[in-house]
Amino acid sequence: MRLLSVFYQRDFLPSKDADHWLNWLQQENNVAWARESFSIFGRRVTAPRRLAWFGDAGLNYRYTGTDHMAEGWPTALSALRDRVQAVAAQEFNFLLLNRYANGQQYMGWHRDDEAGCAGNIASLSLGAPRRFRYESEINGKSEQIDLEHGSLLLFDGRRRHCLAKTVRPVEERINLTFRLLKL
Ligand SMILES: O=C(O)CCC(=O)C(=O)O
Repeated sequence: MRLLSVFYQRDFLPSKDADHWLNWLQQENNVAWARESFSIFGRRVTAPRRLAWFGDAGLNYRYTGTDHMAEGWPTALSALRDRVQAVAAQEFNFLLLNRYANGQQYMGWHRDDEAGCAGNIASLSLGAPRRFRYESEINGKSEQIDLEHGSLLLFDGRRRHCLAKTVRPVEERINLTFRLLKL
C-alpha cells in the first residue's frame, strides 16, 4: 500500500537513542562513508554529500547508472530496521544513508521511482535539523518539513522531493532511508 500523504513522527527515537545512533554512524569503523559521482546531462558530477548503504546480501540498488550492492546488515542496524518496520507496518530490505557535513551539502529535487522500488520510504533523521521539501499531491506546490533529530518520515518516493541547502551555520546531519526493493 502507498501512503497518500506523508506521515511524520517527531519523537520516533528518544533523544538518548538518537544521540547514540548518530555517534555510532559517525564512526568510520562502523560505516564506510564514500563520495559518489554520477552523470547528469552528460556531465560527471560529485554528489554534495557522503553516502553509504546496507541491505539483504546480494541486493543491488541501481540508480543514476551506479550499482549499490548490499552485503548484509550489521546486527545493530538490523535492530534499528525492525523498530522502523514496526511503525511503518512494512518490511524493508535496503538502507541508503546520506551524510551532510554542513548546510552547503544537500540533495536536489528528484523522485525515487526506479523500477523495483516498492512501498513507501521510511526516512530517519539524526543530527542537525534540515528542511525537506516535497511536492504536494493536490496542486504540485512545494511543501516542507524541518526534519528533527530522531524523527521518522514516511513518504512515497515517487513524489518529487529534496533536502534543501541552507546558508545558516548547521552541524552535521545523517539521514537513513529504509527501502523495499523488489527484484
Ligand atoms: O536527506 C534527506 O532527508 C533526503 C533523502 C532523500 O531525498 C533520498 O534519500 O531520496
